Amino acid sequence: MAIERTLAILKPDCVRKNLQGEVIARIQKAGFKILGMKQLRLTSDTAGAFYAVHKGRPFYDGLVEFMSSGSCMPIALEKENAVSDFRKLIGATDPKEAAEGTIRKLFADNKGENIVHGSDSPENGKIEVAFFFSERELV
Ligand code: FUP
Repeated sequence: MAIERTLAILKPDCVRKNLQGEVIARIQKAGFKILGMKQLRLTSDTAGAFYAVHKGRPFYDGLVEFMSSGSCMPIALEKENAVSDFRKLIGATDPKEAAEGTIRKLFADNKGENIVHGSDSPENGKIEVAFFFSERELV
């Protein structure tokens, strides 16, 4: 298995609920190396650009509004098989469908406000890490 990068984002609901430490601890215990981490508030333009693949979907406007509604924390992660292992750790998009013990099952309220983002392919992992971090911010 290859070493991969994946992008996590602790979403505004995670920050509002003060669950950042709890979620980061689970990420670290699962063996992910944190290469970079920051806190920022996305503008609606930046949130829209990040989720451009969903433009035109019925949930897009609400997603952009939610993602720009408060602080979030992008985290660049590295590990063998990082993309798939991280998606297993966070669980299905809809917390109702997420497996027991996953981060979304434990902490998320609904499909729209689901605590954490994870890249969906190794290629997107690289692209999404680069969306938030320059190479010199990754150590
Ligand atoms: P995921 O890869 O699990 O983050 O899910 P998607 O890329 O399919 O969707 C990205 C975000 O859009 C989700 F985290 C939440 C939002 N979304 C909805 O609000 N409703 C939907 O039906 C699907 C996605």
